[in-house]
Amino acid sequence: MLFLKMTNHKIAQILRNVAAAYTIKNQTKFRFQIIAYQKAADAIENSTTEIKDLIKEGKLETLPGIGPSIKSHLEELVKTGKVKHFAWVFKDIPESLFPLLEIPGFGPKTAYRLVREFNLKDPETVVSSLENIAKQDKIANLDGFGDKSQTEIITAIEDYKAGKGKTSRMPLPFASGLAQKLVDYLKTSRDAIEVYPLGSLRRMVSTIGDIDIAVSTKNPREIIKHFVSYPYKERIIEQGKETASILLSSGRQVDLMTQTPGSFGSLLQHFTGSKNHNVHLREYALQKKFSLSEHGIKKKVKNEWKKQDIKTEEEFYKTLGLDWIPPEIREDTGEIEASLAKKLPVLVKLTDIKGDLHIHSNFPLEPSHDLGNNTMEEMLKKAHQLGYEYIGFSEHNPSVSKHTEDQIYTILQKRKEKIEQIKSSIKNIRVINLLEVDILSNGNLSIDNKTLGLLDAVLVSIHSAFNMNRQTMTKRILSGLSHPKAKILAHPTGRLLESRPGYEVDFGKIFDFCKKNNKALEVNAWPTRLDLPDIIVREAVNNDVKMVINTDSHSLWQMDLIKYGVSVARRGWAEKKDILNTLAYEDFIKWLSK
Ligand code: DGT
Ligand code: CA
Ligand code: CA
Ligand code: ZN
Repeated sequence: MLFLKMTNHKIAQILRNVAAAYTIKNQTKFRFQIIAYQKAADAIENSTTEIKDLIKEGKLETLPGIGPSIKSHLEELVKTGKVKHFAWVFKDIPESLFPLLEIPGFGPKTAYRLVREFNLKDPETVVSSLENIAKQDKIANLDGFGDKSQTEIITAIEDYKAGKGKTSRMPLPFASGLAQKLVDYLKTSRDAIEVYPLGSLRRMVSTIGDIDIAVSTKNPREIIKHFVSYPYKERIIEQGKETASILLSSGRQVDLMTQTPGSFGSLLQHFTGSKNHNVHLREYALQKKFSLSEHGIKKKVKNEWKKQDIKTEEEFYKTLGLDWIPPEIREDTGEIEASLAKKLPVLVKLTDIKGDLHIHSNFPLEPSHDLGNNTMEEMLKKAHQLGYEYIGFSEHNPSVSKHTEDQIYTILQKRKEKIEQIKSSIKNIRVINLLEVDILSNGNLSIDNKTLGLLDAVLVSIHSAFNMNRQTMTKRILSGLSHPKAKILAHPTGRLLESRPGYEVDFGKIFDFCKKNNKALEVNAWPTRLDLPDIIVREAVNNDVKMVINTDSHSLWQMDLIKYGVSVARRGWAEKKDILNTLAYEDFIKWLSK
């Protein structure tokens, strides 16, 4: 039966469609439902555990944003393949509307209007039918449309067909690079006082939809003119007096908002988001008789709204009686309550990191996976520049199929000699002799005890046979981790952003085991991994499980990516005490040999 194949992606899509249907029915009346369904969809999309498994184990409510009513609908959906309540929500909403929602620029209302107007009923052909209709010049004379929106619809459909859909999101470091170019460009204008990337970029979300930039200026007109003349733009999407949007030749959208310096704090806050954080904040503010916008804060005094200009973000939050909230946790998952109660976490920061323990040098140990590109000496020099106190070399183990156990022992003995020689010649940084060891499908480590004896400790990880059921995979990982030398589980979910979901693992069991046996989970900063995901970091923190933040570098420049690992940890509310490589060398080694 079809519903047995209900993936998280599919479920998230159904919930997004429910939110869209509510929007069409009555956006004001159903505003709480709309937000609730969108939030639940996000949580499910980002969950590394299948919803059907969470239901089986009665753990659905461990996902953030799943309240009792959505929970019971999800149970019904997974059990029966349909939901009575959804049938009511979708009543009178043509199925052909939903494919249009995948196209950039199409909201539920526009899509609904168009499928009704042209009587488009077939979800399979709706996109191409609409394209033809637009090209036949039939949309321009509809009420509320016009030549401009007709052209926009044609371009949007063409972009969509060229793969520039809403669904493809950029890896964070890539988007940061794009945004930096724009920031540098905008700063060449004499009218730009301050320029910052905001939105999901400032919140350091693992993947970025579009780029948002805020400029503080006394002359918005000039800034907008300068912005829309960006040499790498493909076209202008929208140009107003204070805001504008362009499409880059890469197909990526950039939104710009300007504000005068006196009110820049309000814009910073508004445009950083998240939307859920802002919506909640606005409700809280209304109770206190404040009204919030990107222009400032208004206070109701004797039935009259008085506007207050807000220069900085600190001032913004302070005016509402709140402590300033770090952007990484502005997702409406308890941060407003924590701020009110003066219980915000003191998040771990980049400068707390004292070492990187997942470094692949080019030492020739003939692994079956990839070798690094730089010598140990080069990587140590870089680590010293980064201000580290220690570093752990952890190349992949020598290929098991190409060597005998004795040969592997010999290779690692040579490597140990090399490391000892480096230790006696390089004194400005401490070196730890680690290795990244495969956990085989039977749960054994890929190298034997005698060879493991040559090493200070090892990182263990899964690089093969990903398609195991949850129970078997969990057993396999715990078996690998139970070796006394195994201290860190590297890239624990195995996910690859936008391409491969993580393998199925019972993190409840992993947490218990790590806590009891002094093992740590890695937060891997590799741009398409960022693994653990922030949501699981948060659960690890709540369960008092320790983590380490590593880069998994195979080249010198990749060692700088540590900041993205730190941001994932911050998004998971991790403090310094949760991250072991914030410890001084002596303390870290003490933990390693526990
Ligand atoms: P993205 O682009 O999908 O990675 O995610 P964001 O968070 O950058 O979202 P985006 O670009 O749509 O909007 C940027 C910020 O603008 C968002 O984080 C908060 C603010 N914002 C956008 N739409 C709304 C809204 O409807 N209400 C409120 N209060 N704020 C909004
Ligand atoms: Ca954005
Ligand atoms: Ca945006
Ligand atoms: Zn690995």
